[in-house]
Amino acid sequence: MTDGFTEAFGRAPDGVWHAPGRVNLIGEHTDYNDGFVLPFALSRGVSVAAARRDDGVIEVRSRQAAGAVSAPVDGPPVVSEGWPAERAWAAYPVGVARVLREHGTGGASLLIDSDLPQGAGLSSSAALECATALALCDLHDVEIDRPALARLAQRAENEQAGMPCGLMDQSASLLCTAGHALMLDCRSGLSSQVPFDPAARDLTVLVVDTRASHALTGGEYGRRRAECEEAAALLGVDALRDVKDLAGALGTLRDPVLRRRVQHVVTENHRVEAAVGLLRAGALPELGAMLNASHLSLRDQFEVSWPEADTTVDAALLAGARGGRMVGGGFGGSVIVLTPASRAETVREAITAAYAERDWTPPGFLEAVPSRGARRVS
Ligand code: GAF
Repeated sequence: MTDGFTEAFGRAPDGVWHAPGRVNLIGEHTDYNDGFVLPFALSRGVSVAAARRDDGVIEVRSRQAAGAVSAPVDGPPVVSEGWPAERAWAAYPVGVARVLREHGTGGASLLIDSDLPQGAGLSSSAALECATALALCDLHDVEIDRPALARLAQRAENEQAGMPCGLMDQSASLLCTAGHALMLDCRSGLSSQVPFDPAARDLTVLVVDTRASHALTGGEYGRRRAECEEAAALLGVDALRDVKDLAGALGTLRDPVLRRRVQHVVTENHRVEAAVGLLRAGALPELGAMLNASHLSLRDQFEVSWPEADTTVDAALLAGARGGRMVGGGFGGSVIVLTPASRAETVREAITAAYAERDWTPPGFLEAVPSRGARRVS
């Protein structure tokens, strides 16, 4: 990174920062309902080599995109500037710089590199935001604690990139630790580290890139969020997290779509709490049933799954996996599969064969090892 930066900007960087992507073990579409999530960080992520600038400009280059994007840090929300699609990636670092400027940071030159598969739903945008945020804080001697920084990075994605995401991805990138999943209460922002070491229990977590590329800035994510907010308003609660009597709530709502959304969110929050209990008890193999229930709920109640995800889960289970489910916002991206390590190869082959039978692009695989959160690396 250091050599690449020097070549691109004609000076050495002041440092290099790294922020990981994430997979969410369980707790999908719960974060913006003030609920619970249980993500863990991947070993892959986004690295940013950066140098401070005092001219109020942020200039970003990426090894994954051609050209440079240069913008003032005191500009309006990026989304209002109507950037062309080929500059869309730069909305994340520039957006973070514009949000953090209110907290005392300034300009910088950045070179970005990522080893996360693109469009795979592993939170590459949050990783980019978090690596940028850490770099800007360090370069401008601004101290912001990590839970607060996660909220600011989320704000950048909401206001600057125009994606109405919840708090999970930025929190995962900044707060996760190796060997743990992060139990996050998205209302209070309080979190705890839950030991999660699949290999120690002879289990493997496979992340399957279904190669159905996801794009959450499309309308479906926002529509789900709006439906949840509408249901909460009709039920007279601040957020669906507050629904204590599911049967009563389902009886109150007339719209079958809203009933399905509520059913998912309420039961998914319970599944997160149950999953945390299983992890703390060391009952990791039992997690499989939770993952399966989550997937069915996302498929049938929240209606955000996609054919490749359903086929991946089905093929994995038939080949002896303990469980599997789609991860992230949906409509494309990745699936996680929990399998006995001894069956991991058979499971991979079965999934690959199921794709071949349907003439789909072969899936990608990576083994997920719960890893460290964002940090300065040099
Ligand atoms: C995306 C969003 F960015 C998250 O905030 C979360 O809502 C997730 O979809 C669904 O759980 O990753």
